[in-house]
Amino acid sequence: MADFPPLKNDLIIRAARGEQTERAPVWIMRQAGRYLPEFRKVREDHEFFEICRTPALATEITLQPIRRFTGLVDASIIFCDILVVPQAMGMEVLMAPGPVFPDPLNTPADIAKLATHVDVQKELGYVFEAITMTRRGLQGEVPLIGFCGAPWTLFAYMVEGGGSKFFVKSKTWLFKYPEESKALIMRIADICVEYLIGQVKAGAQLLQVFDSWAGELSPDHFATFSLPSLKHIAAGVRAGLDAAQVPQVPLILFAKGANHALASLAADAGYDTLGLDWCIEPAEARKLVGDKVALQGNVDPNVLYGGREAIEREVKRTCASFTGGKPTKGWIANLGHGITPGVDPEDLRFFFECIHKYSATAN
Ligand code: 1CP
Repeated sequence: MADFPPLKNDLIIRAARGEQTERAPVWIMRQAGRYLPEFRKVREDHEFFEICRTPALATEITLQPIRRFTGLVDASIIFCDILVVPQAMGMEVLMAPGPVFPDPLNTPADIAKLATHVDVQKELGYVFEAITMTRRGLQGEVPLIGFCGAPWTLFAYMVEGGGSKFFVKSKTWLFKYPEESKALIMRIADICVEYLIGQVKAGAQLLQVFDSWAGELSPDHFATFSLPSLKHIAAGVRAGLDAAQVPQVPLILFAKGANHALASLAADAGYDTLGLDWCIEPAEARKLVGDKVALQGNVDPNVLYGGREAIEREVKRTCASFTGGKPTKGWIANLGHGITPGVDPEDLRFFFECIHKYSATAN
């Protein structure tokens, strides 16, 4: 592994491991993105996936929110997309402006169109290069998070051919072709394992798995189709890092909409931290998971449109619910999903300031 500048702010790493911290570390899902004018400027001249594939551009964009919010944001996340994994498996994906797969998997016969063997280093080496370059660029200011999409979420995109409202095609697969669906989901999981291990070797200091469409599944379907692949990823990454004698990093799982599964995920899914959407009270989530995991989240992203008074009120309430009046422990502050393009970056700055203020008062 490369030699990197020493880390100056390890708040998020300590919180992800369940430790007490002076205040809650904070970062925002999609913090490098369309709400930032400096991001839109780079996008004027470059295609979305061109940026992902060009380490210097991916590094520049990853660093944009860190520069703008110096001292306020406690982690960076590598600029990329979850859909680079289906691309690595041989599928074409366009961004127009949302993701589009011109040739989706309509029936199990289409699985034959996927690459039989995926050389992760060859197909996704550009992400590893971007991670190494970003680690250097960060100069130890904050840790760098690597990520991938969860196999069920990626499967849904590969079958639907893009985003979806009713998930008709992917649900049809689960009901009509359950064995083929499970096999494909586990095949995606194997690639995720290798991809995440490569990200840590390249310099990622935490990893997050995004199961953005977990909430589209019934509890039974989540347990049958998604959970086994999520466990496979956590166990596979940990075993792979041990085998390569690379130190372990905290693993975060964000299974959006799967709050019904919080207790079982905490018990034995293998993740250090569980991300919460805004549809559960933090105190209730803490009761469900006990002390087994750290929690991340969970302010409704739309509060950032509600003005300063609403932002302060919501942050204060959320802090109280996470800490229960005790010292802040095992909590990473975040929104309950990604920040959206219309937000004024100065309102996000105020959100960060409120988190700093109210998560420290309990100490
Ligand atoms: O025009 C543009 O610039 C495209 C907008 C955009 C951006 C900024 C897309 C298209 N992806 C991204 C970056 C991205 N995607 C990051 C960067 C790091 C950061 O957080 O700052 C990350 C972590 C993702 C992950 C991602 N992509 C997820 C999981 C997180 C989530 O929000 O649930 C998902 C579901 C995607 C698919 C995707 N890519 C882009 C869009 C607009 C979408 C969602 C489309 C849909 O609703 O189906």
